[in-house]
Amino acid sequence: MKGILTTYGAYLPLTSHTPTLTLGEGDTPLVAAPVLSRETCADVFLKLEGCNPTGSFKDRGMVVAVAKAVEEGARAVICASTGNTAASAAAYAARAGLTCAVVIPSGKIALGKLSQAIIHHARVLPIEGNFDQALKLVCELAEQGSITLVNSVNPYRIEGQKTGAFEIVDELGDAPDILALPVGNAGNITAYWRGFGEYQRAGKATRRPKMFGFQAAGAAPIVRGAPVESPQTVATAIRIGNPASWRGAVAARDESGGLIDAVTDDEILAAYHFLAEREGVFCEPASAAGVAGILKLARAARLPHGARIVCILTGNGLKDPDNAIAQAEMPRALPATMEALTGILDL
Ligand code: AN7
Repeated sequence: MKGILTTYGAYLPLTSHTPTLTLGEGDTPLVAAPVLSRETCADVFLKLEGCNPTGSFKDRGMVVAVAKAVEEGARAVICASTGNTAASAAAYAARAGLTCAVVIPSGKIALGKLSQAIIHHARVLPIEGNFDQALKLVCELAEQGSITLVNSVNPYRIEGQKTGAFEIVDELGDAPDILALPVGNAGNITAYWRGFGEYQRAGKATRRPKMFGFQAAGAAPIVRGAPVESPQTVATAIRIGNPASWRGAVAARDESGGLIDAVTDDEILAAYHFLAEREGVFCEPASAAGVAGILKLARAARLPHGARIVCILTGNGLKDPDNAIAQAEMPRALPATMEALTGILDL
């Protein structure tokens, strides 16, 4: 794998001094979703961003942010995170030989993500507060100048994340009708919109998609039009009440003629199970928000028939094993005999 700095360098703010950092990010699968297509009377594809090196879409932006940090002589990077940004920052910092610190909401990080930050030897700093408080703190810390901020307020993050849009156009031959994705801190929707615009201007696409963003109902500041003081959702990745790229998300929605809507935790979990059981795709709960959104719109007859839709599945299901087994009863161990198995299996 070449990585996005090599593949899409012409579209990125690189110089001759930018190191060609890569862990093999990008070039993720775009797979058809036949059952979901039938269910929504549309032509739906899933972009499996969980196939990135650290298991989420964050690697696209992080590789650019960390490469630029190295170029600019940084020794350490820091971020606030609901988990995936921390995992990605920790891995790319390890790769680049930088120190990494991550500030996370205590007790609200999925286990897989926490394990990544720890194993890559980041300084893990849990706070008694939520993501929004963590982000405010790291922004203030970074202003003091000795450590580079790698949250998406760092413009290099959005630059790298836009490459997801390039890959979709490269594969489908043009932009889809609709791009559906979860919205948390709103960097990804901002980045995709920029990517589709740049590719159209470069003559690689004839059009841009409508952007359909979905927030969790308990953490839906953009839908409500006001910050949410104490955001709550089972989808901890998008448990964010005051997104940094709020304006970018609203611009993407309005300029594309799209929408930003809310989906409940029940709708998110239903889509999460649907993808796993019917399409064979295991994503984390937050990633299912986009699919929950299009299922909801289809049921309300608000989805155009036959539309080509790409859903961004932002993170791998293995990030959050607790959630996968939370509602299930763990099967009990059986005697190691044929009788025990055939007695249970009703085949
Ligand atoms: C799986 O890791 O904000 O709207 O600190 O992990 O670009 O924020 C994660 C966000 C969607 C939302 N899906 O994307 C973090 C963090 C998954 C995520 C989002 C996140 P943005």
